[in-house]
Amino acid sequence: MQKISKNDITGVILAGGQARRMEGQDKGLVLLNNKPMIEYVIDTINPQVGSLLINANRNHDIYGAYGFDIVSDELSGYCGPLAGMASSLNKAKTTYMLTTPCDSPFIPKDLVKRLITSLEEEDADISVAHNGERMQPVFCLMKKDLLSSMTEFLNQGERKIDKWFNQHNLAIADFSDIPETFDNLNTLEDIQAVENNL
Ligand SMILES: Nc1nc2c(ncn2[C@@H]2O[C@H](COP(=O)(O)OP(=O)(O)OP(=O)(O)O)[C@@H](O)[C@H]2O)c(=O)[nH]1
Ligand SMILES: [Mg+2]
Repeated sequence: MQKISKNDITGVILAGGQARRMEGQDKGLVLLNNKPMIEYVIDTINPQVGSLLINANRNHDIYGAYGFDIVSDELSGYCGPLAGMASSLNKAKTTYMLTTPCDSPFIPKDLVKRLITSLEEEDADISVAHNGERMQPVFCLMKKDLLSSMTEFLNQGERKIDKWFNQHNLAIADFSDIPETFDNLNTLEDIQAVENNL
């Protein structure tokens, strides 16, 4: 029986990037089989968390129409996903925050359950997904009280998530049985390949 329940968790969809590999389009809104990519993520993540935030730096009106609060990066200049995580942690009202990117439409239905299991087993501060080949740092569950550490790290000019993770008690959640669920679509060719079932 898990101690952490979904109501202890705010889910955050990170949709604040520049999407340079997708010609600068707003990646969460790019269509995959006629549906904006973020909708796949909302549909899978929303049932797994108590509340949901969307972290976006443009098109707030369109994202707002999904009915969830929108958070912008407090740091300007597209400083990377850690900037989105910090602004979202600041806004979250729960003890834990879960993050996912907006460009991974195949996220597992038990993502949160498995991240909780490894967090509790290791008595860790952060639980991060691993697909068997490499860590997937934007798929993670962390304690809200890490906000001051994250803010301090960013204020020092640091940007790398892995480096910040290493300052904390980190649990690795093994998803090597379903590595393909972390596939993210970074280019228009990636979208085309999925639509063509390649
Ligand atoms: N809030 C926020 N999120 C970001 C930022 N940069 C990347 N992300 C998010 O991090 C996740 C993974 O990033 P990428 O797939 O590299 O996305 P990206 O940076 O928009 O795309 P590229 O410019 O093509 O690398 C995506 O969900 C992005 O929205 C940023 O500066 N701020
Ligand atoms: Mg990506």
